[in-house]
Amino acid sequence: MKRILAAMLATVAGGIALLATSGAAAVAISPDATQQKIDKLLAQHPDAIQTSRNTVSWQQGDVVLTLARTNIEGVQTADAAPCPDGRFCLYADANFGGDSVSFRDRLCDNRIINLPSFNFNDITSSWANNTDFDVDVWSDVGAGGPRLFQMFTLTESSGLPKNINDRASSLNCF
Ligand SMILES: [Ca+2]
Repeated sequence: MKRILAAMLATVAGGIALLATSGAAAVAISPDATQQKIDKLLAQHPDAIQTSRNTVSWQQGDVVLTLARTNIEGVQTADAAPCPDGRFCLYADANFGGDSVSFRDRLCDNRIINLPSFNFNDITSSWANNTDFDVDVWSDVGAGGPRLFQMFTLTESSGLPKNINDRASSLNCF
């Protein structure tokens, strides 16, 4: 009887140890995925500043990258951020979904905006332009390669054709 009790206690203790271990493991494997992504982004872009839980900005907020809110499986949990007035926006997914980057209209002095600088190279799948300017979108940096499409003033596209999807690398607005 004594031996059986000891064995039972050992089993219970083992169960508690297992619970404690799995609890610790659960904490370890569920870090804030959004913050991890931002940390990586800040390491790659030292000129970027984190401005909220899921946004990073450049140039005093003229450029804002918004990470999509996701659950632990990486599934988007919140509606996409609408493109604010006075800005044009690119979205990583169709239907204005996924991560997005927005540019303030005062950048439209015919300068070229290279998307790799803002962690947004070759991923654009939809866009909205809420500025008074037109925007040319190019397949290479420096307004190089073929012009893929144009984002005319106060228009939007909820999805790009396959041949120009996930290809935008630079833009200029005028
Ligand atoms: Ca995409």
